[in-house]
Amino acid sequence: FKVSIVSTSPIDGQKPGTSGLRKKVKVFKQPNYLHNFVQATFNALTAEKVKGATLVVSGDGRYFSNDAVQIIIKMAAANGVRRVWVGKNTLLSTPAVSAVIRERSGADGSKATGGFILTASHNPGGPTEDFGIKYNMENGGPAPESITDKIYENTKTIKEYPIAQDLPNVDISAIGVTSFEGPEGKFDVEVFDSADDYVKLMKSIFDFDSIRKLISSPKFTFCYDAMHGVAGAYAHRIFVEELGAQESVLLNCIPKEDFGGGHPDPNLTYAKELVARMGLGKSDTGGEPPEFGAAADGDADRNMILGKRFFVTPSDSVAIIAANAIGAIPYFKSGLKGVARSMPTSAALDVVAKSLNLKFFEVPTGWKFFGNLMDGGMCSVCGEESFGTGSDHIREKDGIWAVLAWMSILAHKNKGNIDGDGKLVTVEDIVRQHWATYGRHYYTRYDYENVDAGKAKELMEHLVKLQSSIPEVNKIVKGIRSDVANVASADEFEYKDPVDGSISKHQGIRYLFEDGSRLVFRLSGTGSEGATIRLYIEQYEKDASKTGRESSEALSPLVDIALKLSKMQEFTGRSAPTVIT
Ligand code: VG1
Ligand code: CO
Repeated sequence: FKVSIVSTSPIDGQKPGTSGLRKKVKVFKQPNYLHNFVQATFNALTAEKVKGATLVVSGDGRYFSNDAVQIIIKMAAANGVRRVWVGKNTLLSTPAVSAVIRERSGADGSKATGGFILTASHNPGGPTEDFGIKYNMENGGPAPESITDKIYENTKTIKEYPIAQDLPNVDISAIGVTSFEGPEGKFDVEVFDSADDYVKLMKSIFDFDSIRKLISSPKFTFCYDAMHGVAGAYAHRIFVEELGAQESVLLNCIPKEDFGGGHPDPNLTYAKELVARMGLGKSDTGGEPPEFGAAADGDADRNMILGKRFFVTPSDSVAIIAANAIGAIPYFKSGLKGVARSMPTSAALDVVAKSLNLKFFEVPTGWKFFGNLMDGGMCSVCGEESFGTGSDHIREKDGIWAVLAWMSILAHKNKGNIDGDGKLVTVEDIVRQHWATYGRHYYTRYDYENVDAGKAKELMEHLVKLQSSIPEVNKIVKGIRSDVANVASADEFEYKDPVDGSISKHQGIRYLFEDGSRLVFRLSGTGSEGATIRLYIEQYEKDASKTGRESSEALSPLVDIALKLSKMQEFTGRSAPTVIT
């Protein structure tokens, strides 16, 4: 192939957000839009990460992925990349890309130094919906802010990019290597099985025999909903082929480029089918629900864990996994190096860390901050309130890992029960037991999506200003509800990375109450239109006799305060949030 140099000019708005660049497909389809971002990324990397390097390119298979992969292959070839690795049909979950970068070796011993992940995660897909792209580094984790800032700067000055225009499109539906000869020598595109490396990694972490035994027990029933995302490519392999489950446990497990028209976000609002099967909410189907249910988002890094007629909050989930990991999961048998959560995630994990005497870290929202801690050997298990849970086996959150972790805990707790007459220890039992031991963090998140960006900013400024006088805040709070604790302090969250010393500012506004309750406000960094305001509400209850209340009822005084303190309706014109999780 030959290399042509195409002139281009900067395009506005290519700043990567919490997790890469996410925009409407029609924006990505503009001439040079994807090209500019890809070249800006190449230019932000050191030369040896490009010239002669091996890169992974794949994603959740959403609409426009096929076109994007071919474009990136042609640009990689022209930039002197030696090899591009593509999952069959462009499918690799976000955690699988991380695993492939870290673990996979080519036939000649080659290793990847990074990869492009093509996904907009839980955002809908299709011609009128979202596409996205992000770059992950050699450790398998998202590029740190120092790199994403550089990428953004490059998008503002880009003038040209090289591309191998005459390179034929590669058939990405067939496993195998296609070789080309370019001006700088050989260039290979290798299409490989999307699941092999990931399945191998999971088998090295969990005791598949004990999970298989649990699944084979008639007492244990489950359901897994991939929401037509890429998790489907792994669910059949792992749950059916490896662990012996019936095909009927799989729901929406055929990956589709538009996610079947759905919103592939695993929560109580969008995972409607699963929620109904599990006997939760209004749409209860009436039959006896399974004992265990789980769902994933489009790129399979998120998870929702459900028991029979029971919802596990993601903040509780990570705390429960951390509390049980050592006994239940072989990978952790020699202990946990530490645990971490994102700032808005509830403090349930903090209580476990304290009681098990573990190192603990609170980081800004987004997975990139966990990676440094893990590379530094300081963190084994971490999670976010936004249905993200993971460990240091890779550098992304991992939806299927979380499901296997829960199955491992269930298998462990039911060791004596599976064969005998004993009653199954259920998901709900495990959670209630956890609350009895550690106390319960009542928790909810309100999202106001697609709010006018200017108004959202004003609301945030209002909240920052309010923080300058805590007595004033308390006067307002007491005027709304006299039955809540005082606000003890308030600030904008700032994080100093303990490994590289980098500082991230303005990571969310916090109001901290004397009894440990918290209100947190932040603006989303993953939306593709307008602004999304997120409000996180949390209240700690230590008294074991009071941990069984309805969450919405327990939190209603704090919700009231949050809405009035922020003047939510005044600023946004919204009387109710778009989604409550
Ligand atoms: C959201 C979540 C955050 C998560 C991020 C990426 O970000 O709140 O916890 O890490 O999505 O997840 P934001 O900035 O919109 O609040 V994913 O599965 O979309 O890659
Ligand atoms: Co995701």
